[in-house]
Amino acid sequence: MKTTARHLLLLLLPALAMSVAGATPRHDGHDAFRDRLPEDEIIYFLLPDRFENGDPANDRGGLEGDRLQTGFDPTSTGFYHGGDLKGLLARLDYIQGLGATAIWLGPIFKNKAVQGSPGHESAGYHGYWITDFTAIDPHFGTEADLHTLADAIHGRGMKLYLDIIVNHTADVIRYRECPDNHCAYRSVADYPYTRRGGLTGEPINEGFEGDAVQTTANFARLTRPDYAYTPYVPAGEEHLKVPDWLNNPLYYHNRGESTFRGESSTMGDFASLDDVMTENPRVVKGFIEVFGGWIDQYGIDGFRIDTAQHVNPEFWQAFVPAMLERAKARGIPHFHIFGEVYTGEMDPARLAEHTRVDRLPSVLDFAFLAALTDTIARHAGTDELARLFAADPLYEGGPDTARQLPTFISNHDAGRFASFLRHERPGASSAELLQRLQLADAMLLTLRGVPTIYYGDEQGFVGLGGDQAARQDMFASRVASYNDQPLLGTTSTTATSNFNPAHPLYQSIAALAKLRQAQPALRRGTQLVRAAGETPGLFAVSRIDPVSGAEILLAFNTGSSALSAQVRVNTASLRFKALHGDCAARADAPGSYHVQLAPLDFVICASETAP
Ligand SMILES: [Ca+2]
Ligand SMILES: [Ca+2]
Ligand SMILES: [Ca+2]
Repeated sequence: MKTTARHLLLLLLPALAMSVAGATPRHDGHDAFRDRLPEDEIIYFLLPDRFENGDPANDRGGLEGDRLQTGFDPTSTGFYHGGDLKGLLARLDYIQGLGATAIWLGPIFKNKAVQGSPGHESAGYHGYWITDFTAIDPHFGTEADLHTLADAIHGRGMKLYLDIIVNHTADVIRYRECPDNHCAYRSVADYPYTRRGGLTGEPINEGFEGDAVQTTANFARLTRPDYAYTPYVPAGEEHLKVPDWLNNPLYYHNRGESTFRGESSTMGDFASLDDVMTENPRVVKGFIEVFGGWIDQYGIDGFRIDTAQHVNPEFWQAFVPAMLERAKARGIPHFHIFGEVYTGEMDPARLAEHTRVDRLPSVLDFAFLAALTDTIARHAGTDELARLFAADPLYEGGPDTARQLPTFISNHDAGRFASFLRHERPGASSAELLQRLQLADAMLLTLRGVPTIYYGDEQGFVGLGGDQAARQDMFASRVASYNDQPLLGTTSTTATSNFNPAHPLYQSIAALAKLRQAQPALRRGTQLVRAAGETPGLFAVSRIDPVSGAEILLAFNTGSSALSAQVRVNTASLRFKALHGDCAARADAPGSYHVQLAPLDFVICASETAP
């Protein structure tokens, strides 16, 4: 029985390998790339405004006037710079050449072009201030542009993930009580739904049993939105949002600013952005229609969900299965959904909670970012990495789910790993920073999870911090604070276009990506921690091929001195070949393998199963 099963697997192997790597559509119209699992992908994350400008005619989004009307100011970090979908289309060779197989596109839905109090305005270039959830922002292009782009991406055997938001819309709703548009949070206890403006107010919403009773009948009794504040939609904006139901203040919490603690974490406004009443079944149904439509229309392959932790779990419990079902019906069996649960802490329990309670299939691995920052940019021992992976069983589905967590070392909010390195090691040479960055990239591309590369990291972009400071232009930038800074691994700056496949980071990432594609163990394999310590130095893991059982040993040196050590391996792993670096040809004894590593170096050694 065992032998037969194994033979069968061996027979199936070539087909499996082809389906993993394959971009060619089968003759029956089935696209082979759809068979890949989420962990088979390498994701490239970009903000369309900052990537490439393929059409200067849409830079102002069809609006007229100065930057406060159009949102366009390519000299300011907080305004539109002109990047668009046509620009991205023109750069697909560059992205695919890096080894990426999926593109996570920053939000492309129509935004409020400019918002903020006088003197503090900025633009929706990042895409997170949506007014029309059914349309593409004219700054980025048209529906036809997205169809062309999606077809081109799929034609290459790549996948397209959209960045979606249900927690909030653009800032449209105001409160009468706060002319400065900043209202402190008013809790359910102090401002119950059934009194107007506090405990002494007139009775309203009679019989409403609160947001925890999420039935249509209960929410039919919520007829007044003025229990905490008196919300209103400013004149002229009554029908700004699409779909139209989003214009009704009853579908929002209207309790003032989130403190990101306690109840306000899910019911408070995120910096005045209108926080949607995601407990209401009408809202659940509405967003299922909206985002299901994008899957239907464009064959989207996955969603990254913004601010997922600020939405009540029941919403996700309904929304996620509906999206998976919608995708399946569209011939997308492995639709990937990953939520953003932002944390600066090495706190996998907090991330895992959202896979268990919310039932999100996956979350961005912020704990991975924290652990790599602590061990490679800072001075933590490699045992922190061991602790990170020891927590994998906490995720719903355990290590199988952990393999589907998008891992990353840089993003548009936290900042770039290169900037953490510069900040933490001000005295280090550029050569050392580059080496540390390459070590982090090596972990990103070989350890469990879905490697997610933030655009520009492969060109040595650094940045002075997070948010706007980490959103440099790939095309020639006109922002002085970007162009002032030296990049890593090149004498170029962001003042010129930086789509350079010869950049050493592009090259090293591409080499690792190729290796990952060639080795199922690095994508789908079980991961075993083999060595870690209380100080910087050796971190070693094995990844086990799920089909052949063959072992790949990964050993990293986070320390500043060379090291030599015996590492435990499987007793059957007797002969090794080098996939990267110097690997001893043989184990010293069954179960013990010698590794030798220069400072900040790594090796990838594959055991040969044949006797
Ligand atoms: Ca443009
Ligand atoms: Ca608001
Ligand atoms: Ca919320």
